[in-house]
Amino acid sequence: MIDASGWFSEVYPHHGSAFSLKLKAKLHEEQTPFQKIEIYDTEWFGKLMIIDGCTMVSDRDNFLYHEMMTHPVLYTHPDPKRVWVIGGGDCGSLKEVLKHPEVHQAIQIEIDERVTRLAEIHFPDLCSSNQDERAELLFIDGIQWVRDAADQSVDVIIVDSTDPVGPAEGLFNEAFYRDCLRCLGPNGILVQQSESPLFHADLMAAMHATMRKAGFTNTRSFLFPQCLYPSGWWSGTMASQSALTGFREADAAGRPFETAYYNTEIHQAAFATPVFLRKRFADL
Ligand code: AG3
Repeated sequence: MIDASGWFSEVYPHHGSAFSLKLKAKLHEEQTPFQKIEIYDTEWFGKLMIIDGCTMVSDRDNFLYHEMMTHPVLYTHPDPKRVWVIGGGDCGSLKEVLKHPEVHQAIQIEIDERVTRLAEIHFPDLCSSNQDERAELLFIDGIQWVRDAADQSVDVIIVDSTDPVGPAEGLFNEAFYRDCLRCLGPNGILVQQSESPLFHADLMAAMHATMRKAGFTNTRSFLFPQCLYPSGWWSGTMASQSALTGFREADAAGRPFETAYYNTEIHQAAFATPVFLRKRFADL
């Protein structure tokens, strides 16, 4: 929603709240076969991408989400060589993945090519690693991709999707998780964006339960700030058949690349579970 004085608001009707940004200019709007994409220039958050009325990415704060969706999982896996990003069409997660020299191949599987083509124009920084020879960009359905892919053909799957409605809905169910598990090699890890711990704790608990039903023996969530998204507080959830308790701390401390949010202390702290969530997850 945009009001007469140029404020964009994403309203959360079920939670009696909203997040607003002051816009400077509208740069683009289009309806793709999958969704409506809008791009704005804002007063302080830089460029902003909105999909179906929901905030996706801003220049100002995307580092929080993209670093946390990638570095914790890549430093939890003992040797992540093959990585898939399902969704993630703005290429921000792909860029962070490619910072890891141990990654040999990173495939982004985005259903809507227009998200990437518009990100190339309006978010060139997020797309700055797209030419990396280890990167492959596919524009097909991620659900179909994991259904068709060979057993044990990937080390880490990162699901960087929109909310679990519309095109992303099928990325939150048992059949999808079963396919992911089959595709993962030994010590393989799935990580998925899992919405707000404050607004969507039920969804998070359901996600843990569904991942376990699909055969993952270990699931863990981690939390991070993200003011652009509902409640300003966001989460990711990992699933694996290997333990998810430790990480390659020395490698993370000596990481050969820049980050703006992620470090080893943040990694550890992000996995601390608040009391109200622990209660929610208690009978899993
Ligand atoms: N993926 C998570 C978007 C969820 C936002 N939800 C909302 N605004 N209601 C973002 C893609 C970043 N690569």
